[in-house]
Formats: sequence, C-alpha cells, structure tokens
Amino acid sequence: RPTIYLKDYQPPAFRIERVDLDFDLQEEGTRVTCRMVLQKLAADQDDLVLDGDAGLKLLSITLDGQPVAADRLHRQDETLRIKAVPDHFTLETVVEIEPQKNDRLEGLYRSGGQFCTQCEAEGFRNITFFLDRPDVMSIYHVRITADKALYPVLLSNGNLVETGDLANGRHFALWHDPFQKPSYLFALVAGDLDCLKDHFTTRSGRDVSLNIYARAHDLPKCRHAMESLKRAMRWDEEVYGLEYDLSIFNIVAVSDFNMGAMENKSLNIFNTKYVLADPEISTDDDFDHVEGVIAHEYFHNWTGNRITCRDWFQLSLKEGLTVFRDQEYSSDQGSRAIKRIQDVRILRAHQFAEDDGPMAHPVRPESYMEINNFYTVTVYNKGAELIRMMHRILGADGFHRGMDIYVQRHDGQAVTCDDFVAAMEDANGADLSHFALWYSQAGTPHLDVREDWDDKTKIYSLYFKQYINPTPGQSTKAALHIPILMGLIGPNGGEMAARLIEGDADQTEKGWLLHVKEAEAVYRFTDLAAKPVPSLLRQFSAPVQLSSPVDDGQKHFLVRHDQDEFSRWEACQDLMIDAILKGVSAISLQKPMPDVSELIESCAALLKDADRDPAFTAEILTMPSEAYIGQKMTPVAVDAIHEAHQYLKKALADGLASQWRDLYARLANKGPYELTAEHKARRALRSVALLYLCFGGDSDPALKHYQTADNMTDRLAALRILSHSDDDDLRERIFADFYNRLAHEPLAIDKWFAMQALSLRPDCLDRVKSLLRHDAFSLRNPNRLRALVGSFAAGNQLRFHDISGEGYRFLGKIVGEVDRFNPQTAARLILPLSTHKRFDPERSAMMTSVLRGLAANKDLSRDVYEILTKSIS
Ligand code: B3K
Ligand code: ZN
Repeated sequence: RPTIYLKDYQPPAFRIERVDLDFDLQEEGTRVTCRMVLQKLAADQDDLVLDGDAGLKLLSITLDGQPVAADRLHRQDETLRIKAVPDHFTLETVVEIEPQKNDRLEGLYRSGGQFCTQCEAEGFRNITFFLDRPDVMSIYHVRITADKALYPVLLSNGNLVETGDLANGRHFALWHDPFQKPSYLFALVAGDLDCLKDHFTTRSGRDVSLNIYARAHDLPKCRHAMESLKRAMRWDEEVYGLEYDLSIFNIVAVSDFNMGAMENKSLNIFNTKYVLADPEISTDDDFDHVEGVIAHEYFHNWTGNRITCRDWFQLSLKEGLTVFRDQEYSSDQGSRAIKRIQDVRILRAHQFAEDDGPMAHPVRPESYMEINNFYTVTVYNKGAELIRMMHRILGADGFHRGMDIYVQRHDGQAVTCDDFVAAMEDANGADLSHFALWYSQAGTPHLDVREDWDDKTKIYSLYFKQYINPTPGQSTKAALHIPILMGLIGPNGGEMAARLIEGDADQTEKGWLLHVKEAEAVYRFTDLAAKPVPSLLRQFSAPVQLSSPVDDGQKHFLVRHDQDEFSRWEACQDLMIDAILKGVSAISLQKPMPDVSELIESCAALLKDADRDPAFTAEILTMPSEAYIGQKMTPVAVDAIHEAHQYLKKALADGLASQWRDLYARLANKGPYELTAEHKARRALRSVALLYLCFGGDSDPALKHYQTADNMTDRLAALRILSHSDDDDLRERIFADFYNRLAHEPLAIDKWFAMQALSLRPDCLDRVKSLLRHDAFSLRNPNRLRALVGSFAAGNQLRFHDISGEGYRFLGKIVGEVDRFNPQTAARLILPLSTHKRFDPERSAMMTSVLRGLAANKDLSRDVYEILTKSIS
C-alpha cells in the first residue's frame, strides 16, 4: 500500500475549465454523466489520468463527441488513463454507482431515505472519474433528476437556475456555482425535508436567503443554529472584513455522517448532532458546540473555499486557521477565559497524547497512506495554536493586516501554509522563518524553567531549557520560537513592575511576552523590591509542556491572586494533579495517602467567592480526568490512578460538605429554564456541587435533580452521577425513565448509550456488550457507534483498560466488523489501542496482540491498515 509524500508534489497536468454533472437518481442505482472541458497544462503529458474508484461502472466515454476506443483506456487501482489526448477537448463519461449500498458514507450515499454527499477529502472519485485533487478548481453546473414525491428537495452548490417537472412523476433542478472550486467542495442533497427560512443582509447590502433543511419533526430545533449562523456572518464582517458572496446559503442536517459537518460551497452538510439544539435534548455545552461548528463551517467560505489548499499536506492551512477563527468567535460570544480553558483541555487530552504516540505527525504532515487519518487534533487544534501564536507575536492589528494580504493575494487559488506565513511576514515586515518550524516539526516541546533570586542585587533570573522527544521519522529536533506570556507577582498579590536587563521580550498589556528561541535562554529582571512569584505561560501562550519552578505554596498563592484567569485555573489543576500523583505513589508504596488539607482550604476560598464568576468556579473546581493523569506517568497505573482520583474527590466532597450543600441550595432554579449566560453558569456550578454532594454515596440529591430537571443539562448531570451507582434498582429505573421519555430523539438516545459506556461500575463492559443487541443500536450509524463503543474505549480508562484484557478484545472485534463497511470511522475507533507503549507490559502485550490479530486480515481498509502498521512497528 503506497505512501504519498509531500516532496513528490507535482502540479496538475490539466485544467478543468468547466464541468457539467447530470445525476439521474434512482432507487436501484444512480447514473452520473460528467462532461468536462479540459485544457492541457503540461505539454509533455500525452495521457490524461483521472481518479475514479474501483466501484465506478463505466457505461460510456466520449472525447469531443467520439467514443474512445477500448485500447486507449487503461484502468488501474483507482485511476483511468486515457491515452494520447489533445491539448483542449471535451470529455464525457457516464457511470453507474450504487448510493443505496454505500455504507462508507463517502461520495454519494443514501441515508434515512435521502441522498447526500461527503466528498472531502477524496470522495468525489466515488461519484465519477475526475481530477480529484484540491488544486484543480472548476466551475460546476449540476442537474439533478429524481422522483418528485420521494425527493421533493433537490440541492447543489451555488444558485438555482431552473426547475421543472418531467414524465413519470419525476422532476429536475439545475444548479450553477459561479465560484471556482475543487471537487471536495461539491455537494448534492435530495430528500423529503422541511426548511427553516431566514435571511441576512450583508454590510454591503446583499440579501442572503438562509435555509436550514431537516426532518419536519426537527425543524424547531434548528433555530439556535440559525441564530448562530447570523451572528457568525456578522462577526466575520466586523472582525475580518469578510462578507458572504452569494445570495443563498443552505445547511442540511443528516443523521448518518462520519464527522461533524462539511463546508461545501453554499451547501453545508451537517451531522444532526451539530445543528439540532433544544433544551429537552441538548446540554448547554451542546448548544455551544452547535454554535461553534456552525461558525466554523461558515468561516470556511473564505478560509477554505475562496482560498483552498494546494494539496492535502496543507490541510491545516484551512483547518488550523478556521479553528482559530471559530475559537475567537466563541470567545467573543461568551467568556474568553473559559473558552480558553476548554480548548486547552482538549489540546492536552488529545493532541498531546497524539504527539506522544505512534501517529505523531507535524501540523503539515510529510507523508500519509490514507488522508482521512490526518484530520487530526494536530492538524486542527495544534494548527490553531500556531495561528494563535502568530496572532500574539504580531499583535491583533499586525495579524489582521496579514489576513488582508493573504485574502487579496490568494483569492481563487489553492495555496500552501508557506503562502500564509509569507502574507503574515510581508504585512508586518517580520521574519517568521524560525517560527515556521512549528509546521514541520512534530512533538510537544518540553520547557523546563528554573529561577534564581539574588537578594543583594535584587535581580530575578529565569532559565529556560527546551527539548522535544523524537517522534516517528524525526529523531532530532531543532529549537522552536516559543512565545511565553508571563507576569511577576508581588507579595501583596499585585503585578510587579520590573525592568528587563537580559533576554528577548516585549512588554504587553497582559504581561511580558518572552521569545524563547534557543535550546537555552536566560531572562533577568531588576528594579524589584522583593522576590516575585512568576506567573508563566499565561493564557497558554504556546502548546508546550512546562515544568515550572513554582512550588505548592506559590501555586496556592497564584490560585488566589493571578490576574490571568487561565493561570489561576492552571495553578489549581496542577495542585490537584500533584495530589493525585502523590496518592498514586502512596498506593504503590503502601504508604498513607497525602495530606490535601491545604488544597481543600484553597477550594474553600474559591467557593466563598463563587458568586463573582460561577462559570469560572465550576471550571476551576472540576478535577482533571483520569486519562490526563495517565499522561503524566509511564506506565499508566490504571487502577491506582482511579483510586487516588476517588480519594481526592472524596476529600473535596467531605472537606467541603457543608459548602457544597449550601451552594447547591443557593443555586436552585428560580423559575423556568433559560439559555442565558447567567443561567448556564448557574447550572454549571450547581452540577459540580451536586457531583461532590453525592460523592459520599448518597444518591438522593441526584435522584431529585433528575426528577425535577426541565432541561437536558440538569438531567444529564444527574444521570451521569447515577450511572455509577451500585444501587441496581435505582439505576435501572432512571435509565428506563430516560429512555422512555426520549426514545423518539436519537441525539438523546446517543447520550443514554454513552452514559452507560462511561459508567465506572465493574459490570460496565457486560452492559456495553448487551447494549450492542439493543433494538436502538446499530453499528452503521456513526453517532450511535461512537456513543457506545467510542465512549467506552476512549473515555473510560478504568474499564477499557481492565487487566482482564476483555475491553481490548471487544474493541478489536468491533473495529474488524466496522472496517468492512465504514473504514473511516473504524480507523478512529481503533486509536485507543495505538497507545499500548504507555501501559505496563501485561496490558501492552494484550493490546498489541489485538492489533496483530486485526492486521492478519488481508482485506483491511487502507485507513485501518495505516494505523495498525504504525502502531505495531
Ligand atoms: N472539512 C471537514 C472535514 C472533512 C473530513 C474528511 N474526512 C469539516 C471541517 O473541518 O470543517
Ligand atoms: Zn474545518
């Protein structure tokens, strides 16, 4: 199975000036006619080589109207070669495909009685023969014909040009997209859908009709998405000066979808999970996710669609940038500090782990076997961190000047990450060549910091040392340009003014911005009356692992006094992590558990002050996950981590029992549910209080919470607690109640499956296995599969990694089955096994034996094959 390399990139040999697609949608097969006008670009190329999946049934092919003789055609692997073509010609192919049997959910497929497409990255070649690569951009005309009663709605990209009725109860629609686009942005939808309509007037006065298509029953749940869309459209005008460019913008909700959503030009297709939002089925977090993904896909219209990627190695060009844009958008809608905390949690839990495992790759990868495996947290979230660092280094104004140049220069083009960096440099007269190493070097930098205080000279020094562990294919690493935002805090808790006498840094409103660029760097500050406490890496200004000179006492001080909220949260998390790690070693040495009274005191102080910012208090009092603690040690002490985690939770529960009780009572719902920031913050903190309140083993408050809930946030908070209960009757009763109440809402039932898969009860896996046979379960629906199997394997460290190895074997079996029809989702599901090197020899051996067992299958997909070979080697 071939590996594709960035260094082998060749520009396309042909241009497609125009393409006319004709879809004849039938129940038993779809005929696709594709007529393209081609222009040769490379004079030395005699043959045209088109991409086309092996499953395409070629019915006819003509060149300038003449059938192409069989001896001029050569089909091999996923290509069709047409020998000796002229410089400029029209090629027409007719193929038959079977969307009704397409369970891969790539290309054109039918799901729940409707047709839809997913073409990124290389799905278009499952629809027709084409130059299926992002640097071939063309103008599309699309005609769709289908049964009118079954598929009254017919959609594609761009503007609707014509519709009409045909014989035999059929009808057609003709769409024209005036913007050039690569094939991955093509989309088609046909179905019986209702539509929520609205409109938006752009700042230059263009009236845009906005439509969200969904099943009739779900239409009321589309309002939040619609409001989010309008806010995002306005925000992009105000912050980036980017305006929407057509008079129509459509969104379609689909329940069988491999990913979150897809930014097809003017026809975004969404997983229902990221469009539908309703208090009865969605938590407050779900509402935020919908808003974030709606914004993300909309923002792609400029960063992705108008300006796209030259090749798939440049994926972060559009994804990192667009994630950064959606993060900033969300920060502007709610609390910036909390958004940052949540984003850093995701980065650390998933991206740091990826960087530390066999799939580690740079933000701009150098090679791949299957591109779908590279839609990763590294390309997306670390990619967004790179953009964020440039934003910080250049300042907001400088960054926006760079964006303006990027858009002016490259509109309508397919470009590279280097082009983006060059625009930033040119707009600012800056040299980012050293910084750009972040794109090509994989691995999370470690930054060790030491301090020194000279009481005589009153000079405070900080010594930085950076290193990156080797990653696959990159054994040596160069020092990176790491921007460190920091402050110096005086004994009274205030920010200390100081003078920098050594080191490369800028003074900013938020503190010093240090530019650590070498393997070692020294900074010296003077004009200080006393030894400061350093507040390092404020706002998480760089995606690094920092080991800081700050001791426990100083951390408690920072929790109280740091003006940077992210750093306050960080200091408190560090203290919790420390306490748990000490607990883990106490368990293994059979020593008494650590004294956590000081931590309890700090938390008590936070609770006293809870009303000032309840949402922040909820974040800071939420303990780090068991999986995150696992990242801090090798091998991961699965059971001891759980025990130490429970120990700290119990200590916080008991040590602050009366505070939790008071807080819980004080935050009680005063009136019905509202989706305001104030209500959301109150619900968040109250859920945390409930968790600690029940931790002693008293389920009553959770039961009452569940029974009186008038929204999913409250209901799920209670259900999560009750899912661990060893009171069988209670648990069965509540889960049955939830199911019966919400059986008609697939997104709620996904939660029902997930909560059972995340249970810490010893019988969790048995329950998961029996749920596989539940009527409502199907391996073919990715949301359901992820809810049950994905949650168990990726979210339940204690039970998945049970020393029996049953969890591993279970996952192996499911992945083997799913891979036969949906490789993309199978490949994601297997990832928890790829971390076997982080576990003890016994677990590691069982994990690799499952991987090897799977690898023995000759029919593995390219997707799963790549993960297996990289994990086992
Ligand atoms: N660009 C799509 C992801 C496509 C994934 C293909 N395997 C969604 C997004 O990032 O906006
Ligand atoms: Zn995206």
